Formats: sequence, C-alpha cells, structure tokens
Amino acid sequence: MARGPAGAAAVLGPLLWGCALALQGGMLYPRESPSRERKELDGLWSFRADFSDNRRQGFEQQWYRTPLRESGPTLDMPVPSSFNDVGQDGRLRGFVGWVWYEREVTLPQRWTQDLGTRVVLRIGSAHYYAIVWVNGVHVAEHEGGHLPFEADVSKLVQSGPLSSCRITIAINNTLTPHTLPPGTILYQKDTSKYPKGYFVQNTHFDFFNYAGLHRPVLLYTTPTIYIDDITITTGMDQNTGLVNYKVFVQGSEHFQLEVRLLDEEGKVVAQGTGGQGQLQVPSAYLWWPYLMHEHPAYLYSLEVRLTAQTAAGPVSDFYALPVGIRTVAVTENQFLINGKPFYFHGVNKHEDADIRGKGFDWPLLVKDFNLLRWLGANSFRTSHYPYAEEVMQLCDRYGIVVIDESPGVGIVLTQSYSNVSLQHHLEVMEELVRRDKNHPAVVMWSVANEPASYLKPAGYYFKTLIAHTKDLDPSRPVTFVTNSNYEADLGAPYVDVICVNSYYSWYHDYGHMEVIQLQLATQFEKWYRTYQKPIIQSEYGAETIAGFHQDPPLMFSEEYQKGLLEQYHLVLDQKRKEYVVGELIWNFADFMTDQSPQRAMGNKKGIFTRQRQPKGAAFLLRERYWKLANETRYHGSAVKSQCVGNSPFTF
Ligand code: GCB
Repeated sequence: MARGPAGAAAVLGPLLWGCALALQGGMLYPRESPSRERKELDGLWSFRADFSDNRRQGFEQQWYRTPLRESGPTLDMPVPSSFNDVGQDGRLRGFVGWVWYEREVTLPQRWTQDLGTRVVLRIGSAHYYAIVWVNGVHVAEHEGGHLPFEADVSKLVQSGPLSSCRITIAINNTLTPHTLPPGTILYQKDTSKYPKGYFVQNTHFDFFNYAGLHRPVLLYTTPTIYIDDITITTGMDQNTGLVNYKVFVQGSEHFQLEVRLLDEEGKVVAQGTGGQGQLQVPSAYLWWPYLMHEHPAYLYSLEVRLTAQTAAGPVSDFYALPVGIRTVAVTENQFLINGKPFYFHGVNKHEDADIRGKGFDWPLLVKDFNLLRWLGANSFRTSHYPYAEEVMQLCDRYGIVVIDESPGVGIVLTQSYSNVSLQHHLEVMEELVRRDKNHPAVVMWSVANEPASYLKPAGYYFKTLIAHTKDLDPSRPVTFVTNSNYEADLGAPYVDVICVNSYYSWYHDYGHMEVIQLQLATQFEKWYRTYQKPIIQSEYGAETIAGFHQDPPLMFSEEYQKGLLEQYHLVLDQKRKEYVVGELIWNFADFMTDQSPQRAMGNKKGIFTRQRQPKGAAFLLRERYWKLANETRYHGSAVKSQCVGNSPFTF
C-alpha cells in the first residue's frame, strides 16, 4: 500500500491503531458522491443448485465459462434472499453444497471506457463460501457468510468492446468444524438404512442455516486514486467534542486531503487537512441512545475530499461519513455512555422472516425498528452473527445501541478450538471491526455466543481473540456470551462485561416458575463475586405458541411466557441497583430453526410472531421498558440544553 504526504503514521497500510492486520484495504459502505456512482444488482438472477453426487459438476463443466442457461436448466432466484424457502422443490430447501448464481449487467459507457474510473463489485453477504467470476474470469473468493467483500473489476470491464458483463457467483453453505459458525457433515454408510452417499449437515446452533446471496450486490465506482478507508474515534473534553480521524488512500502516494465536519443543519463546525488529525467541536451535540435524552442519535457528517494531480489531469474523490460523538466506558459495576450509566433494556434478534429467510428486506427492517421503538427498547445484540450494514445505519440514526456479535456461535467441538479455527476467528473479527468501527451505535463487540468455554483450549482461545479485538479497537469493551458455570468458564477472566444466558424454569425445572427468583439471584451473585464486572442478562425467555392460553399458566402458553418474564424482572429490579447493567429478551420474534422434536416450526420464544404480531409478553415488556426508560433517562444539564438535533424520535 502507498503512503501519503501527510506522514507515515498518518495514513495507509493495513494498520488500525497499531495492530498488524492481515486484511488489505478498507470496506467503506458504497455511497454515492460527486465522484462515486452505484448500480444495484438486486432483482432476479439465474440460479442452479448442483445436485450431482459430489456437488462438483459445476466446476468440472466450468459453468462460469458460458451463460448458465447453456449448461443446463436454471431457476429465477431473487436477490437478496435465501434460496431455501422460495421454491417448491423440497430438495432445495435443505440443500447442502454448491449453488450457482448469475446475472448479466449492462454498464454505463463511461464505466467501460474511462480508464480513470475504478469499477468495484461488492457482495454484501454470500453464505457461506463464495467464488466469483466476471465474464468467466475468477475475481474473488471469500469465506464467511455475514460480512461484505469486494473485487476490483475495472480491468475486466474496460478490456473489450463489451458494455455488459456477466457475473457468476458459486456459493457453498457447508459448515465444517473450522467455519464460523462451525458444523459437521455426517455421512451415513449403513446401506440398510440410508441410500448410497447419504449425508446430513449437523450444527450446534439454534437457527436454520439459510444460504444464498443474503444482502445487496452492487457495482460502484471510484476514481483510480481514492479514499479507501476512514477510521473515527470520538471523545469529549468538557463541552468540546473530539473527533479523531485517519484517512487511508489508495492509488497514489501524492495527494491532498481535506476534512470538514458538518452539523445536522449543514453548517461546518470543524475542519482539517491531511490523513490524520483531531477535529474539535465546541459545544458539541452528543450521540445519545434512544430514550436516554430528548434528542437522541445526533449525527454529524464527516466530509472527506481527496485531490491529486496525475499525468491525465486532476483527480478528486469525495466521501461523506456519518459521525456520532460519544464515549463508552465500563467500570466494576456500570456501563457508561457519555459518562452516564446506561442500562440495556432491549432484545436479541435474528435476520429471519417468511419466504426470504435471511434475505435483506427494507419493509421488514423498518417494521422491526418501528416495533423496537414502540417497545421502548434501547438496544439489541446481533445474535448470532453480524447483521446487514443497513441495519447498523438505522441503529445510528435511531439511537438503538448495539452489541455487535461475530458468527462465533456453536463452538463446542474440540476441533473448533484448533489454530486453524482461531486464525479464521481472528480474521472474522478483523473484518467485523473494519466494517462496523465507525458506527456510534456499536458500543461493544461480542466475539462468540455460548461456546464450550469450559474446555481446556478455551482459555487460550478467548484470551487471544479478545486481546486481538481490543488491539483492533481499544475504544470499545469486548465480551462473549456465556451459559456456562461461573467457576468453569475459562474465557470470563478476559471479558469486560459478563453476558450470561439462562433459562430457569424452561430448560431446567421446567414448569416451576417458583424457583426462578432464587436461581437467578444465585447466578448473579456468583458471577459478580468471582469477577467484579458488570453483568448483562443477555438471554432469557420461554417458548410460546401465539394464541395458546392457559390459566393457571402452563408451558407454551402466553400466560407462562408472561409469568416467567415477571419472575426474572423481580430479580433484575434488585440487581440493577448493584451491578446488573442490562436485560435482553430472547427473542424479539419467532424464527426458523432446523427441524427437531423440540421445535414446532422453529423457535417460538419471540415476543412477536415471525410475522411481527405481538404476543401478550410484548405488552408486558413494553410497559417495563418505558418505565425503565423514564427512570434511567439522563436529565443532564449542559449537554441537554445545547442539543438541537432534529431527530423525530423523541419521547
Ligand atoms: C440459547 C441460544 C439461542 C437459542 C436459545 C433457545 O441459549 O443462545 O441461540 O435459540 O438458547 O431458545 O434455546
């Protein structure tokens, strides 16, 4: 990578606050600007699943070489969407192996003829392993189903007379002990019971392994000398907001950079030059969580302008990044945002809905945020993998605080603690931090959910993983979510906040709500006594079939869900006065899982149905969350009186 004139420390290179990353380049969200264009490729793609016995026919016959329709029959497949639930072929729903997507794109003439234009293909997420060709030429490979990746395709689209290009993406959803999440393929060899070659995919997590192109695919342009990445951290000095920036440039060593910070009215409040610096904003408006302040989620805009001289003439690139000024800190018994105690009253979610599976969908997303705000939820955890970038953007805009979780769910096999697995997990954290580091809504990283953290190698694994994550981003606390016993947990010594899941009177002592208070209080006391760290009840809940009623309550009825929640709340109300800093219900909505005798068409612990209709518990939680909001709201003086943010989401 090149270095700019602003000084070696200033810019460039895969360095984020001093820790060597394996990753090359940035992953800025593609935004339109005077120097950048976008072309969305959502819609219908051609599709074929490779049902051959070894699932490799597509490679043997090189399906990427010619249009997919020439190598066999194709289906219409919507993008973004999971492929599993859109068809009528039962074999496709549970398909394991390679599927092939293809799309022909017509490009604007300037993109194919102007050699000063860089054309980039960006895939928001392809679950799980993806190989990409453009016009039959291999351009990218990516492992991991929840984070974006890109390929510079300029040379390919600018090399011939064609004004169109053919994009082929092969995706494999197989999970192995070394993928994240891990899984195993079980071959059944007993031919008296199973047909020849029979295998199934086993996983150790509780959601359906939907697959396909789950998030937007697009082409975008930049100039050939371009802003590759920006890293922001923020702070406060009395009333002055501090915005530390680093800008990373690619394509030349000779350029100038100007940065300007604009408030919500478009007024410039600070400016600077060079690839690194600190902007000072007198009387800054802080980014506050929803319901913590009258004007939550105040966002400035950091405008970065790059100019360079080339033999062909001047080049400029322009990128605008939303910036929220806020601080995060953790004490022995508090979680602080802008120096004030913050109590998480929120949910755990899934990216999950009828038909589209994990496919990104704007109406669904906006509905979910409207429900969160109705509920009085101020936060959620991205259980159990990173969510779409557009979700994180809405969190920034609405003030919904996020615990950003990696796909490290179901790490229970010894093999999944090997060096190969750890290396991949480290890389995933690098990709996640690179993508989400600038979101003010993200206040903590979660490296995993319910790993077998009592296994011997777990101590080294989590020590390394958490240390690396802190090196990548010293500005945020790090956790992982545990369900193990406080004294057996080998990862807990390394986390900043204890996040603990428990299901009293559901998976244990089922039907006996009378034990909840005692068991929950004991849980909190033991964890706190051992570690003296703030605790979040990161999951609790009960399976509930909407419309099942039983009084006195029985399991699976709406009354039982409410009753169980109420028992938890009694203890949470005591312990939040001491060191409990949050409660996240499991789950926001019902969601699809693998088929099993324990699951009736998926997990039904939602307080909303999968179609986002409330169960009785949603009203109970709504009353509680609004009460908590009114109790914990910050009635600050200085900052409050200066805030003029125009966010409509006041209360
Ligand atoms: C858990 C898991 C979550 C499951 C949930 C349940 O502890 O973290 O993924 O869905 O329990 O309902 O069993």
